[in-house]
Amino acid sequence: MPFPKDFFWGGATAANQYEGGWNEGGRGPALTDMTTAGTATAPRYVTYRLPDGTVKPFSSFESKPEGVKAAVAEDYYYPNQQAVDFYHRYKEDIALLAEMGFKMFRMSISWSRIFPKGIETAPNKEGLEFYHKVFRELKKYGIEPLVTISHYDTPLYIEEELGGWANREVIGLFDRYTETLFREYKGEVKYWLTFNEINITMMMADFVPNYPKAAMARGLQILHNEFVASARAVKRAHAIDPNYKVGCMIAGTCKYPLTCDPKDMLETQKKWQRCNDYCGDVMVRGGYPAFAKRLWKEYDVELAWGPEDGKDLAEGKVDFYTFSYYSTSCVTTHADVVMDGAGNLSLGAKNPYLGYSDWGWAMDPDGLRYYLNEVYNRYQIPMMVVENGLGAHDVLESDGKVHDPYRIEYMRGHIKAMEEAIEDGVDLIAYTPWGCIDLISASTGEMKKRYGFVYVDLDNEGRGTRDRYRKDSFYWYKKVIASNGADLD
Ligand code: BGP
Repeated sequence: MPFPKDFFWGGATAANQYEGGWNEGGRGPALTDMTTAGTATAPRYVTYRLPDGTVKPFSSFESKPEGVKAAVAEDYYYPNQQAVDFYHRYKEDIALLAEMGFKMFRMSISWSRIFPKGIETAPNKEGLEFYHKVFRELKKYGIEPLVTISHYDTPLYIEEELGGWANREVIGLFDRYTETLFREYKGEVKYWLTFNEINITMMMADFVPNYPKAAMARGLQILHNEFVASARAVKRAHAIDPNYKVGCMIAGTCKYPLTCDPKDMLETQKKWQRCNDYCGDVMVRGGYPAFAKRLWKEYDVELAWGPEDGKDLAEGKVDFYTFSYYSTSCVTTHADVVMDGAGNLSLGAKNPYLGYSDWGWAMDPDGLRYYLNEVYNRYQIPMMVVENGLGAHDVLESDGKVHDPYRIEYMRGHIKAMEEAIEDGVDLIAYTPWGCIDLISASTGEMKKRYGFVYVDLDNEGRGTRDRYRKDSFYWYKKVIASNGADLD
């Protein structure tokens, strides 16, 4: 039996896509609260109030007038505001997770629930209390929380008034936020992740055709500030409680050369280094990799370093490596190949050996084994797969059932791949598939792109009871957990 006996089987969520209660309990706004729904082909928009008082939607690729502020307008639907209402249904949800036998639950804390603008000197007590209640409920069932500190929902005030993470001042605000969390939840939480998919900047350059040089340069500085903030958080966590374990979280970008042309191989290596190793090396090894210099030169970047940054990075190495893994793509330098193989924040050539999901993402269990091996052999610290799964159309039958054999098949393949990776020697300690209870899609804002073992009655326009229904995969995953991965039938 390759899965260790204390392996953490579980599932993952994020406050902005799951929690709701956006204007309750003293929570402040985040940009996700002002973001509309899109589709696989139509972008999501943020609505802004223009100087003449009207509200207009802008996608993140459009430039908007200087100084305009995000605003909520009546004629738009904002799916993340209520999301699927974990805020009021946490007891019911946690009972469902416990019924499946969960050992670990990945969730995130909404920063603006603790510090509504991000700049306050004292935290919002009601916000702190909400997460105490969640942690207590998890403890009741012996479920270990895995808490992401920042998952795509920086307080809006920081984004708009302070210029977001490009401003070094935000490191100090994050210091205060993490200090509060580590002191407040001592004894209730052991495992923390600092930034979700911190490598998103690196992915953008790869994902968005002709990504502007200036945007990339800004992104690299943002990343540097986040690396420092993360390293300081790791140091702080260890000082507050030596039992704390803090991990990085990388969008796992597994790429293959499309052909055996050495140029394709080199290009693949370059993308792999930039998308994965750039962030992994800083967070795990405590400093930038050798190839970083060439990257900075390419983008004319002179990173602004604080006097203590080098020391902080070196001393704030993470305890474990976590990543999201959904799909793989192929890299080629041959200009005649169409780049129509999409994936999580990635684009590439289609792989003729693989099947594709309803949203066009490649389904590739072997890639997971490959990625685990590559990363483990580079760093040799414990690893967790903290996101994985199949976003698919599910149908709630009139008898309240949801038959999702496609999801079971996808997961079976990926669990077998993890099993192989463990046999290969990888120290894999957790598997928390994404959106264990259906939630709002990050990229499209849709509800119908479902990942869960539990169906939530809600549609793309916000209609529905938000009631929960067990899918076939619910019973299957329960068996998987009960047998510690031995029974995958
Ligand atoms: C990752 C995010 C998650 C989640 C997931 C699935 O990038 O960390 O927040 O949403 O992708 O993506 P999507 O919701 O776009 O299908």
